[in-house]
Order: sequence, then structure tokens, then C-alpha cells
Amino acid sequence: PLMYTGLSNYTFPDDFIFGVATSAYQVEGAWNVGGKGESMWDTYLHKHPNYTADGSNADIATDSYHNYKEDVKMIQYLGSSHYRLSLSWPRILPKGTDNYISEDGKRYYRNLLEELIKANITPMVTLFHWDLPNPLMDLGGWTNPKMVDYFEDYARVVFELYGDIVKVWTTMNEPHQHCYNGYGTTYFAPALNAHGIGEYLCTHYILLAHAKAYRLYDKEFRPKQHGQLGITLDAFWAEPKNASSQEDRDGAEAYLQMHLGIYAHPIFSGNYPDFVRQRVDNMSLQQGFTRSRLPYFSQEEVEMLKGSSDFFGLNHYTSYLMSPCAGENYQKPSMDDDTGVCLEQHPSWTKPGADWFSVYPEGFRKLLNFVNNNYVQKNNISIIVTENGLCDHGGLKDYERIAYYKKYLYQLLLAKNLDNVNIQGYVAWTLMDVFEWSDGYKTKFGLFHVDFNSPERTRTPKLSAKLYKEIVRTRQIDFDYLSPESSRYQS
Ligand code: GBH
Repeated sequence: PLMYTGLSNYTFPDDFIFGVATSAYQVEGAWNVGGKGESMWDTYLHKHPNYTADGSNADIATDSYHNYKEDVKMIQYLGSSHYRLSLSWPRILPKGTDNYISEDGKRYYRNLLEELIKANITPMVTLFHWDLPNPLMDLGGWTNPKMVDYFEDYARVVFELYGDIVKVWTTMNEPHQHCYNGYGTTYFAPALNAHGIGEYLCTHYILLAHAKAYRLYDKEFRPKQHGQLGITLDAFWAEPKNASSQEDRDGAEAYLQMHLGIYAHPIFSGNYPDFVRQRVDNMSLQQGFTRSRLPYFSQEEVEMLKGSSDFFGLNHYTSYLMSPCAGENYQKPSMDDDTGVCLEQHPSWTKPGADWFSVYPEGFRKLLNFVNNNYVQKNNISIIVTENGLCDHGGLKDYERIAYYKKYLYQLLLAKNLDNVNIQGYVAWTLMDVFEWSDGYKTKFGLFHVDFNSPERTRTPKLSAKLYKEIVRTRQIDFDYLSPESSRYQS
């Protein structure tokens, strides 16, 4: 096994981007301030106060609406050149539609973005990180084909408002997590549990909305604003449980196609992967449906989708071992049942903070290679890792996070230098402890600790903040830095 000691033999080039990320609902708070409309997360958690693990919501969160200047100072402390943030759609358009733009929302983001520019930090702005305006949720959210137009209208408003200073955009954050957990299960709001149909409708219209916003930017804004626009997709690495078993290898491939290919293939090649098309069509037919549960794109839509991202935004946290498994494990119909694999994690992979999360750094390198081979090289683009980080239960001496960042960043260096994967940047999740969706405030991903009992939401750097700062500064990984047991780290 690889020894993680001493100084890394590879370094990050000067033009390599280092950033940190947050998202609007997870940090802003001020849920009803200044005429902000409700997002579907606001509405859902007010209606179901016990939905989250600790009965919390993000009405206040880290109160970044009021504390944004401090956030910018923290990013400066880290030396990070980029900040990935998202806009709250209902803060800008309280009802979701563009007939009324909130002055307060307009001003808030202008102030925040200008504060970043003043500090020499480049904003990377996501249009949609899950906080849909609730009035649009009432109309079916992403299952409604009309959402494609409403998203385009929203995109036009924000390109007009901020395109002078925002040069890196992403449309959607992790559509897979959003559609699968929110529309196909109950794990995320809106908890529709419309398994087998809802997650595919959501996928379909989110893809079209993304592509429409891309074409809009390309045609009307890029000529004068000269920015880049992409999308952020998430993926676990799928490893065959038993590498010598053909069934397990097929299972791992099926998983990657059904979860990542289903988005990446339309965006880079115009349509769903053949495997996904056939699998869902066949399952639907067997189950007595007249039409496939996965909608079809028209030829015009295929053209609109094809090549609709200037870079590949990739979020990655953890890996799973895959093996085929019979349907009794899953609800029918469902995306899980269609995929037909069972997931587990190797007992030797440590689990620092949540059931779903275990540490397997080599999986990151393998995923970077998969993405590079399938989508990046062919399209002559590059990867920006838009999220990666570790969850634990809190504490300032976060040695597990330190070890995680060192090892995952080292695997990135191996992918870049040994495998020639084209990687332009890396964004750590997250700047500070935030509202962690259904986990509430119980699991922590932050480089800064946030005291959620203090009215000021006091921020304190963890040891991992020091480490990240050092990596950004030296452009190298020193495995012995801030390591209580440096010589004993093994993969
Ligand atoms: C990303 O989502 C998000 O972009 C970000 O907002 C979030 O804070 C961050 O990662 C950390 O979670 O298998 O039923 O146990 C990742 C979403 C949600 C993925 C939970 C894994 C496990 C669900 N994650 N999910 S389950």
C-alpha cells in the first residue's frame, strides 16, 4: 500500500485553482428578510419540523446574510483564490417568476460579489443548489416541463444582474442527489417518494433547463461577458466488490451509467447512454407501462444538450463496492431497482461521521480517470472538482479531515501527473460548518467551526483550515504537517 509520508513528489502548478464552497440555503439564514420568498426547503421544514436529525432548519444557519464580510475574510485567510457560492432563487425572484425582482436580494448578492472582487477572490456562482422557489414546487417542481422556461428566465435575470463581475457559472448542483433523494425517495425535501417516475422526470427537465440556460448564455451574454458556464455533477466511485467477477464489474458500470452517465452523456453527447435507455425502457415494458418511465429527447433537444458545458464540475466524497442484487431490496419501480446493484463499503475504510461516508482516497483517482476518459478528453475540456471534503462530528482538532485532504489531494496529483487527467482546480467543501440537509447540524464538513449557540454564529478556524492554507501557499502536500502520527499513515 501507498505510504503517505514526507513531501509529495508532485506539486500544484501556479495556475491551479484552489477554492472553498458553500451554498445559499446552507449558510444564508434570513429566510424571510427583505421580502425573500420561501424556498421549498423553507416550506417543507416549517411544515415538518422533525424531518431533520436534530429537528433544526436553516432559518438562521450561519447567518451569512449578515456575516458575509466575515466569510470573505475567512476565505482570504485560507489564501483561496476562488469562492463557490450559490444564489437563492427566491431571494432574487420571490415567486420564482421574473415579473418581480426583489431589490433587497439584488443588493445582497451585489454587495457579496463586490466584497469578493475587492478581496481578489473569484466567485464561482451556482444558479440552483436545491432551494427551489416554493410556488414553483407547488406546480410540480422539476417534473413540470414549464420549469425549463422559468429557469431560463431566472438565468437571464442573474446574467444581466451579475454577469459583469461573475465569469464562472454553474447551472445546477448535483442534479442526481436532488432528483433521486428529493423526487425518488424521502431523504431530501420535497420527499415526494415518486420512485421510478419522479426522479426521471426531474432528471429530464433539469437537463433541458441546464441546456437552455447554456444556450442563452452562449448566445446573448458570452459575447460581451466572456465567461464560462458549466454544471456540477456528483459521483461516488463504484468499485466492483470482487474485481475478478464479471457480474460485479458490470454492476459497477451499471451504477456509474445510471447515476453519472444519465447526466453527463446528454450534456456531452446529446442523449442518454444506450445502456440507461435500454434498461429503463425494458424494465418499464416488463412492468406493464405503455411508455418508458424515462422520457425521450427530441432531435432539437439533443442538439441543444450536446456540448452544453464548458467544463466538468465534479463533486466527490466517497466510494462503494458494487455487486448485482435482486430486486427485493428495492421499491418497484425505482431507479435503484432499475440499476439492480447493492452497495456496501469495505470494512477497512474508516467511517468518520456518517453511515454513507467512508474514506477511500484511491477511489477519487479512479473516478477522475473515468470522467476524463468518458467525457473530458473527447470534448477537450477540463475538470474542476467543485466539492470534496470530510464529514465528522465536530471539533477543532480535526485530524481525520487533515488526513483526508492530504490523501485525496495527493490522489488528484497522481491523476493529473501520472494519468494525464486534465484538472483545472479543486474546491473544498466546505468553508465552515453549515446546515447539512437532513442531518441538520449534526454532521460537520467545515474548515471553520461555527458556534451555532452564539447569536453571532462565531467562526473559529479548525486545524484543517491551517492545513488547507499551507497547501494553497506551498502548492505541495507535506504529509508530516499537522500530523500526530505522520509515519504511520497508510492508505
Ligand atoms: C453534497 O451533497 C452537496 O452538494 C452539499 O450541499 C452537501 O452539503 C455536501 O455534499 C455534503 O453532503 O445513501 O440515503 O444515506 C452530497 C449529498 C447526501 C450524498 C446524502 C450522499 C447519502 C444518502 N449526500 N447521501 S443515503
